[in-house]
Amino acid sequence: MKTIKSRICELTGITYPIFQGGMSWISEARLAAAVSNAGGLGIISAMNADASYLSSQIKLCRELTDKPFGVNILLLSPYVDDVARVVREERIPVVTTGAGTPGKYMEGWLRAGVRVIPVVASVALAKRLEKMGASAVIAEGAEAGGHVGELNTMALVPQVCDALSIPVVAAGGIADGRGIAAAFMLGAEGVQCGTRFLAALECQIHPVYKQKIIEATDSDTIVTGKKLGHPVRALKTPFTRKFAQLENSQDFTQADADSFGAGALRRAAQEGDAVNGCYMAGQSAGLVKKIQSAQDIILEMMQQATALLKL
Ligand code: TUI
Repeated sequence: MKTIKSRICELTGITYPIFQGGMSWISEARLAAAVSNAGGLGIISAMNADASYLSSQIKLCRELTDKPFGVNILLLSPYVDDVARVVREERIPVVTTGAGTPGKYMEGWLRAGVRVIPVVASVALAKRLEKMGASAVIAEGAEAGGHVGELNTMALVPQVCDALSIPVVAAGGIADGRGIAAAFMLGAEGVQCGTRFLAALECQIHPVYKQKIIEATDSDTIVTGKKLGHPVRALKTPFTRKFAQLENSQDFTQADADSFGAGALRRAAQEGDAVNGCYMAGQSAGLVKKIQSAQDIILEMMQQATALLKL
């Protein structure tokens, strides 16, 4: 299979410049190992769990693959200090971060030889992180699922590329080889996909979640939580409709949002709860048509991208 060589492949030791996004309750060791074994970068999500959860996931992933893989740190996690230390002690080759600024952890990671690739949603943060020693950044547009910024991928990626010297990975709305080819045309040197990997055979989420992704059309996602400063994109379901309604009421507070939202992603991913689950997904859900192995997803995407780029 042809690939597109880039600095991202050299930096991370992967064959194909495709990262699997670190998704809470979704990106665990078996999915990450399958993606890494297929030549991409599998990423374990440390999510809101403690250090012992992450340590056991790293151990399992190492049993399943001898290829490089990454860990994603959710900067909103109550255990962020502990999981940041695990990444350092385990000398994980690549750490990605989301939903905040990883500043205070960077020095420790860099000293341990960990390559730091933060997710950014603006040029300003990307520039700051380059100065602090980031090896690359993931520029994620608002087409993405989960916590999203303001700018869309098409506008964000080339502006981040222009502002930085380090390589840029594009994310948000990319689910096939056309998306990869487009991202490289914008100056990116890799892509990160989340939604497409929800339909991977090795992804351990509830079958109801996978079915909803496969059935989703272009207009089936919605962003809620904007008013409280935590915008999240997910599939339109009874949960998101109710959330949207609640947040429109005058006296809706962060505490209300927290109690309503608590456990909603877990209810989707583990229980397939169609009423009270929150099915985070990107706008590319409409492009995802079938369940396939991680290897087939990566090879199909690369074949399409290299043909389009006439490589
Ligand atoms: O982090 C994500 N996506 C996520 S995190 C998440 S966990 C969650 N669960 C329930 C409710 C709310 C969140 C679900 N999805 N993507 C990476 C990402 N990071 N997208 C945008 C950003 C971002 C935004 C602002 C990164 C930095 C940032 O900077 C603000 C600052 O601190 O300067």
